[in-house]
Amino acid sequence: MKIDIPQRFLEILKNAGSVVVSTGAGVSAESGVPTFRGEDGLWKKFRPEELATVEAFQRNPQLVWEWYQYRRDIIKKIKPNPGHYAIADMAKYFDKFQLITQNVDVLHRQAGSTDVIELHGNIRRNKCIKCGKINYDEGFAQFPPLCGCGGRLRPDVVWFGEMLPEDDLEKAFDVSRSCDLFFSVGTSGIVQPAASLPPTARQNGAFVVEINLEPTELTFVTNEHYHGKSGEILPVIVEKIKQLRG
Ligand code: BV8
Repeated sequence: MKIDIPQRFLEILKNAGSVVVSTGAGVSAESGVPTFRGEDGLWKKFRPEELATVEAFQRNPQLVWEWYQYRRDIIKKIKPNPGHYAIADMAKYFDKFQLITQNVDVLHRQAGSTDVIELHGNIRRNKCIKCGKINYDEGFAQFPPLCGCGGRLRPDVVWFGEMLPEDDLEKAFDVSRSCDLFFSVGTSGIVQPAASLPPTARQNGAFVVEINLEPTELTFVTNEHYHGKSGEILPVIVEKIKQLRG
C-alpha cells in the first residue's frame, strides 16, 4: 500500500520526541471485533442505555452479563491485526510514547504493547460492586456471578454516565497536552471525554494525524488524515519511521 507523506509530516516523524496514539473500535475491526457505530456496529443491534449503564445493570444484571459474555466469547477467539502490531512496534522509535485506547478488548496488550491507558476498562476483568475486589475469573458457576463477599460481580468497564479512572484520565490529558505528534486511530470521536484528546493535543501545538476508514467529528482538528484501514496504513507509516529514525 502506498500513501503520500508530505514533507512537513516527514520532518515531524524524523524529529518528534514525544508521541501519543489514541485508538477506538476501528483499530480492532480487521480482527473481527464489531465496532459500535459501523454497519455491523453493536449500537445498530443493541441500545447502550439498556446494556452499558449502571441503571441497566441494576435493572437486569442477567441481560447485561449475557451481552458481555457474548462479547467476551467473540474477543477470546480473535487475534490482534497488523494495526495493533505496528503500534507496538512504533513505541520503540520514540523517547516518549503513550498508547491510549477506548477499547476494552485487550488486543493492544496481546500485540505486545506494554504501557496502555485503557480509558474504558478491560472486558476480561471483573469487579465486585460491594468490596471492589478485581479478578479475571471466567466460566462462572452461576449468573449473574457473585464475589466471595456475596457482592455482585460486574465487568470492569466504564459505563455511560460513569466517571473514567481519574489517574488514567489525567495522564491521558497530560501526555496529549505535551506531545509533538498525536495519532487518532479508528475512532468516530463521539464519546466524551476521550473525544477531547485530539483537540487538546492540537490546541497545545501537537501535529495531529487521523487514520480512520471515513471522515469523523475529529477530522477538522487534524493536520493530516488518511481515510482507509488502519491495519494497512499504520505498517506503512512505521516502515517510514524505521527509515527515518532506524
Ligand atoms: C462520563 C466501555 C462523567 C463499555 C464505553 C459531553 C457531551 C455529551 C455527552 C457527554 C459529555 N460528557 C459525557 C457525556 C456522556 C457520555 C458520552 O460521551 N455520550 C456520547 C454517546 C455522546 N460519556 C460518558 O458517559 C462517559 N462518562 O462522561 O462521566 C459524566 C457523566 C454524566 C454526564 C457528564 C459527565 C463514559 C464514556 C465511556 C462509555 N463506555 N465502552 C463497553 O465497551 O461496553 S464507550 C464505547 O463506545 C467504546 O469504548 C468507545 O469509546 C465508544 C465507541 O466509539 P469508537 O471506539 O470511536 O467506535 P465507533 O464505532 O463509534 O467508531 C469506529 C470508527 O472506526 C468509525 O469512524 C469507523 O469508520 C472506523 N473504522 C472502522 N473500521 C476501520 C476503521 N478505521 C480504521 N480502520 C478500520 N479497519
